[in-house]
Amino acid sequence: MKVLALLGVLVAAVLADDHFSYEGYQVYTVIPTTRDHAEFLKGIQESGEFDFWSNAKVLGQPINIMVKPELVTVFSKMLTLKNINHSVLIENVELTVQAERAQQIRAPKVEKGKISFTEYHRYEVIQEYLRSLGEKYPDKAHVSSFGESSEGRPLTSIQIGTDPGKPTIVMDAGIHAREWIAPATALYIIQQLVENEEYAYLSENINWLIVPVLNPDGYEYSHTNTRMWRKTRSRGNVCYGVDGNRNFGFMWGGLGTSDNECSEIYRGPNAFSEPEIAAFRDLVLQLDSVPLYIALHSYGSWVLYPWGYDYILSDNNDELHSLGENIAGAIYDVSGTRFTVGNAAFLLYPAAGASDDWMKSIIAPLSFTLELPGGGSQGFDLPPYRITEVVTETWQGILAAYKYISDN
Ligand code: 0X9
Ligand code: ZN
Repeated sequence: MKVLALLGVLVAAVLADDHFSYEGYQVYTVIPTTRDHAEFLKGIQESGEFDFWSNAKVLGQPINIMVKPELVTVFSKMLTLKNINHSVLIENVELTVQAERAQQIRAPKVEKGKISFTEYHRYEVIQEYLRSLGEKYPDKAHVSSFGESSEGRPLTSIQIGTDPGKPTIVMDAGIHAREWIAPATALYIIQQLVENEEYAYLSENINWLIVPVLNPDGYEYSHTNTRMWRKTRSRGNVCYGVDGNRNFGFMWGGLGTSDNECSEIYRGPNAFSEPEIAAFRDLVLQLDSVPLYIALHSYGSWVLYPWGYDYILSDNNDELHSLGENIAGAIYDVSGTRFTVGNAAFLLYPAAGASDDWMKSIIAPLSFTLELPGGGSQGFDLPPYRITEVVTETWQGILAAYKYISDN
């Protein structure tokens, strides 16, 4: 018995190692039902002290908020006082994070240059896979470095279909570090487009430009240090990191952004301050025609479209909505997973300086943010055994979007 206990302590120590500890962090599910409740939560969010894992515009819908140990008591008291319905969703985030780490460690390792969908891969493994695709399929795929992150990591894109005269579908993932299922999905899409002969036709009349990890510094940091890291890793005066999805130069600095360096939605000192975001801008500006843009995020099972900077519908709202429904419908048909489709500001919240709005304003008339499903304990920790299910159902949504583009 003693040996077993000792073993338990050792395993916990190995799993904890250098990582930031979420011991005592709790996630609450909160259900605002009045405007007063919603206003109160808005204030809480603006304080920058709480990490909103999810959000919703509609009263009566649950919101998940991660709370630091030192604020747990006061947070729960405030909600009771305000009469806001709340319950604990995750008792101790550290246990969730450790459970995920243990699954990652157990996953079978991949050979150099290969990829798998049974674990979340480190950036180097992803880079090796892309490199090997470029070497193996030189007529089909061009892999290039289009810049460097703040910490000096190469930013890598893959172009599938190499006729420069054709329009290009653009996708990116991993602008938010902790949303691990997004890069995994981008990699699955890349694999299908490049390696699956059945889908060779998808890049005959159109090119695809995909950046599977747009924020590699944050992505790595969320693996090696702080699992719930969201932002880039640029150095500020007091805090690290900018929310890449508030850093684009369209309506930069507007609603749903913060000038507080330590906030999760810090917009940066100026538009395109982040080397990753500026490099992505320059990459896109080399293209002539982008009929479709999709940003992969998690979580929430939403298909969101512009405008997201304010409560304003765009000129082609109907088309965006019907294509969004096509994507959601294709996913539902294959797996039964329900995505909710709608304008980003009305459905979720206004957030200015995001990639979807910038792409729409500059080049992509059909522009989307796909929030992939959450999991595990209802958060960013979609367990590795569920990766395959999410990436394959999302692929059906991508096929539906391609069909629409090629038919129109
Ligand atoms: O807030 C975001 O950046 C996105 N949600 S996430 O939970 N992945 O952080 C939503 C962005 C939607 N688009 C706009 N508001 N423009
Ligand atoms: Zn995101």
